[in-house]
Amino acid sequence: MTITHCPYCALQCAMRLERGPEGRPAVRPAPFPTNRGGLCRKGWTAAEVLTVPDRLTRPLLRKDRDSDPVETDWDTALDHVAERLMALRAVAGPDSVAVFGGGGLTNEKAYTLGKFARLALATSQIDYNGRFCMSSAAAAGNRAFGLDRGMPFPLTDVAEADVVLLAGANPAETMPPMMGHLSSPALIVIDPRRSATAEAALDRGGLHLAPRPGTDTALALGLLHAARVQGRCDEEYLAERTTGFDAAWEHAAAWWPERTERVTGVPAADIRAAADLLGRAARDHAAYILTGRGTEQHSKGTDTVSAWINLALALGLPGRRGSGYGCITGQGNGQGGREHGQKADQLPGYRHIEDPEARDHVARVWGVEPDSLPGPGRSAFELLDALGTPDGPRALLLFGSNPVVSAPDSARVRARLDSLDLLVVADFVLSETAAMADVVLPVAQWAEERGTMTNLEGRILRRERATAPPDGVRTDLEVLSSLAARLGQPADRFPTDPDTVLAELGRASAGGAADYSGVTPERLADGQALYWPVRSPEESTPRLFLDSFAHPDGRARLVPVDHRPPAEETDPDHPLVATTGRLMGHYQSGAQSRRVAELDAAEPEAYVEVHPATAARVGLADGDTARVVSRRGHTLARVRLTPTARLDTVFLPFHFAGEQSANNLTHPALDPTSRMPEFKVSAVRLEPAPPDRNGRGVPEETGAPTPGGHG
Ligand SMILES: Nc1nc2c(c(=O)[nH]1)N[C@H]1C(S)=C(S)[C@@H](COP(=O)(O)OP(=O)(O)OC[C@H]3O[C@@H](n4cnc5c(=O)[nH]c(N)nc54)[C@H](O)[C@@H]3O)O[C@H]1N2
Ligand SMILES: Nc1nc2c(c(=O)[nH]1)N[C@H]1C(S)=C(S)[C@@H](COP(=O)(O)OP(=O)(O)OC[C@H]3O[C@@H](n4cnc5c(=O)[nH]c(N)nc54)[C@H](O)[C@@H]3O)O[C@H]1N2
Ligand code: SF4
Ligand SMILES: [Mo]
Repeated sequence: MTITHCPYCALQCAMRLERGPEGRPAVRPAPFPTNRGGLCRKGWTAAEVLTVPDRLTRPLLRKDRDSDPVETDWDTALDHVAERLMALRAVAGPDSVAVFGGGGLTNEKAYTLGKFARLALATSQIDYNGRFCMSSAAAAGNRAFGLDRGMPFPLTDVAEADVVLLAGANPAETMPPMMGHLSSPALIVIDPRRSATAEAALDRGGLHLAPRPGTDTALALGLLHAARVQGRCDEEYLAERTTGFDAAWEHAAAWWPERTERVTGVPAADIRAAADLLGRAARDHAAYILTGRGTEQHSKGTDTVSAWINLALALGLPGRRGSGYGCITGQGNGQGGREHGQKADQLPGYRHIEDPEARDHVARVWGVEPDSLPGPGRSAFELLDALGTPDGPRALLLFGSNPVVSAPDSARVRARLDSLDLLVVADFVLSETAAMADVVLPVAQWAEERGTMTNLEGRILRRERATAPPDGVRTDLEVLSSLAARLGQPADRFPTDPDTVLAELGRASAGGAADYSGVTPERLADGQALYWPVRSPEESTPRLFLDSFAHPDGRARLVPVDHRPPAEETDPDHPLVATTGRLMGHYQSGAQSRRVAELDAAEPEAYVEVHPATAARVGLADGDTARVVSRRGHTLARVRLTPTARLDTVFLPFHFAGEQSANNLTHPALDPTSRMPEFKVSAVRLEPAPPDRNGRGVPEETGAPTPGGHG
């Protein structure tokens, strides 16, 4: 039986493919600890994307920006790309070419993409969509523990806890099978919305605290204040295993619950109740704090996660059996994708590109001189924003992301992409970004190729090839290899066999923080639970930090942080806060899930959750089309009256494109450390859509994928 894993999120539920109706592949769940035989509706329907009618099977090439793309053969497409890249490089230097990757790529692809950028293109200009996803939690984890592995413990540990605090995570919709592990602990859910996860918490005697978006730092400080007053700080643990409590407390001391209530809107009594529930479980070493994108995707996301980690450390949770802090990684390979070199400042094995030892080591594995490796480049949004500018890259190669829909301030990103000399996109469908490209390269999908993924627990697993790709389609590794050869690289430097790449990745990561050198095809085939670091053919590390943290002194660090307002405040013209996120039936930019008939039928168009009183004030009723307007643009969305919503906050899913895109509203204020954009707070107003856009006014064509055009 061939076991593969889901193409979508970081839970990486195990599945196998069977022949379904009409001989089409169909998904069946397979046993695996994270999903225990369960799948969400995206997983169940994942095979449909393998055979969607508009699946790309031939390269597309557009001779100039005014002509339509036409189908061509691989040699013509790749020759064209290589010629254009070499010509650009000759006049404008290597940094005139940029690369953008994704956290859905396998470890082998992410590693090869980083190597391709540094060697074949010699460019420093590479980053990836994980910047929009995990970067704040990763930065805060590194700061506190000296190492970032999203969950430094298996998910099954969490099921044994008494209490789990979920800050800005909605796993009931974003990782439904995870709820099986959260059925016995009492949940404290921090979310401005009464999300499905918050409902589940309340149903089972837990708590839901609903702060105004962008005020989580204050709430975490308020909880630390309440916990300390209640005598819950673990003084012995703080003294033995941490540093920095006093400086962190200097800020928290000012956040007594009543003051916290004034800033966050969470009643002081609820803050005390949450601190009490969490504190009692912490005393028994049976509590976890987990963060998701709701608390992280802010211009102060790193500090906010630090505030949650400070709370966890004050209660003595991390580095102990039965308790801890973790961040819930999002994309399928959101963990492995952030370790092996597709990040602007990184070399494989979670090494820093400016560290001379790291450069020596990796250059040796790659067979080049350390000095030939470029330095750090721009972060994801900064890279996108520099495209086509006088100092910025003039060509972009994109693998595994759809930034036209998923990056903040869409209009700006579209304009930058439009100004490029050359846009090359590798995808298996014509995403909104691929539709803008000069060259589109049709690639294989998850079940059509072998590769490893590292799930949200830091567990490395293997997806087996379960079906053959359609004729004419190549794997990402094959594309990179043939391009590298055309760019003058030695023939064997970019292997196309995933196991060969994995072995090289093992050598390149050896001695680094995320060490994969003991990962072998045999251990993967056996289904061994390989949690990194895997430094030898025997090792696996399910739980980190039990003896010491990864800083040189072995201690975790509390970081002094304080509340800051969001980058954009409301004003009389934009009196509401818009926050954005996910719904169960769509995945990310929707490039895949909007093509699945069942998912599209269930959620065919964008909507906006609004409190009935807020809607009434501007003359909107349930089912009307609202025009949501921010300082950057507008979006059209069907009104969903939501009596549990905050009066000052509306919510929009970001899975839709064109005029329904939530990212028409968002803005790119970046966190100073992680360079994470502020997806979760924009100031907006609501108004009824113009008459021609109302009723059936959400334009139909933008609900479905829109091939063609520059828009
Ligand atoms: N169905 C589905 N599942 C997915 C994905 C998908 O696209 N669709 N994507 C995957 C990926 S890449 C990721 S990163 C994960 C993300 O998984 P989650 O982090 O669970 O997803 P979000 O919906 O972005 O945000 C979670 C919650 O944060 C809340 N929130 C908004 N603003 C704030 C705030 O200021 N403070 C707090 N505390 N909460 C706030 C939102 O109301 C939302 O309910 O999901 C993964 N799973
Ligand atoms: N407003 C708002 N915006 C957000 C967020 C939010 O909460 N609110 N969340 C952010 C987060 S957490 C994330 S992770 C991003 C995700 O947003 P994106 O980076 O756009 O992610 P996807 O939609 O998964 O895009 C993946 C694209 O690559 C293709 N693809 C999938 N697998 C492969 C592969 O193996 N090879 C190649 N070549 N192509 C592949 C898919 O068909 C799809 O077109 O969105 C971010 N944007
Ligand atoms: S929870 Fe995530 S991994 Fe599991 S089936 Fe759903 S999308 Fe796939
Ligand atoms: Mo994500």
